[in-house]
Amino acid sequence: MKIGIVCYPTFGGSGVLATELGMALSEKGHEVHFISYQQPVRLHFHPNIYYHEVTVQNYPLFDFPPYETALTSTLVQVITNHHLDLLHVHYAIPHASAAYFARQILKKSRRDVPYITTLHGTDITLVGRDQTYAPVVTFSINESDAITAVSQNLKDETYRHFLIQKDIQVIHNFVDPSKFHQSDKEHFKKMLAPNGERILAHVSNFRKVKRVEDVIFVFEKLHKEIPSKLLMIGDGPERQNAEEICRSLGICSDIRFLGKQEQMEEILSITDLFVLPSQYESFGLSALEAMACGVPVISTNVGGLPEINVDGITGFLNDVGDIDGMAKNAVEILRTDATLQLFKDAALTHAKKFEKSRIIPQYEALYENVLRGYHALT
Ligand code: GMT
Repeated sequence: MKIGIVCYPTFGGSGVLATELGMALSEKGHEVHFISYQQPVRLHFHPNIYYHEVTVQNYPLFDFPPYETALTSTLVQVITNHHLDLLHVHYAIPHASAAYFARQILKKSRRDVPYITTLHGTDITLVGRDQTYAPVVTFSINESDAITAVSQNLKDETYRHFLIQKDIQVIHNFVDPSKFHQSDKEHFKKMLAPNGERILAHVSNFRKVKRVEDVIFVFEKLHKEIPSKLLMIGDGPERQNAEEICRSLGICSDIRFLGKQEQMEEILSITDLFVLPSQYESFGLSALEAMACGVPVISTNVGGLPEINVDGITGFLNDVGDIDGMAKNAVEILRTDATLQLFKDAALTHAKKFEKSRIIPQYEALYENVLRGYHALT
């Protein structure tokens, strides 16, 4: 198949998932065309992969350069010139409406293709619900030839907040075990934790919804009981505030802010516990990647997190903001090597349920179904 993938190119989970999906499809022989405003961060060269950059022409009149129009035009050109079979857009805003518009334009010349929308999270639960976007989001989701959500929770949330008249298929996010697995990085661990301290990690885009300050507060409590180090990976609006809190608590020497990192699998290989105290998480791809490296997870019990983190088995689930509970559970996991090993093994075993070999065929089957239905109608 010739598949167009539209996504955000940044470190955010939806872009990462779309990129991993496109690369996996290309390895299976499909021709994959990425369309975005920048090369996606995890995208590697493969003979079956093409990348088309959306460039937005600026003009003195434009206080807000029209990205969606530029994206739609690029879609029309790529579909036409490369004879794509279908479009798969990740994150509804503005990708689903651009896909809809491109399809309408191409209908005139009978070159239109179906589009599939994958809902990822805040496109539904936060930004998309806002009345500034909601009518367009609802319309373009309903017009999609198929809709998928990355968790059962996100599917339920979508029906709760939008008037969706179509079926939404749950296709969970996946992890590539050839990349995310336990590997021996003892030398690296020794550099960061020279006295055998436990290593905790948090990865996010440091937005409010991630409750980054809770990571620091949980660590402060744990650190009083167990010698430990914390790695804060990623960047975003809450980073400065988090660094201030570390300074005011006087624990800066045991916390490292590493910024955005591409080799997450190396950092996860030396991590003992992953902390994700989000206000909401439709899935929590970063937690799954940690689990695939044998790292247990302390997370909140919101959104799709209970679909991947099994309470008391692969880690623990706590209420949002329950710092004491999260710290207590972190201590329980980390207190002895034997307990830690039990949680590590369980995290790894559970992550296998989300390996890419199980999930990619679900997308391929969906594509085939959509194409059959579309061509039967046209
Ligand atoms: O919705 C967002 O915050 C953006 C999105 C992204 O691009 O990072 O994240 C969402 O999609 C990820 C991939 O499906 C999920 O793993 C994240 O849980 C989800 N984030 C939220 O729901 C907050």
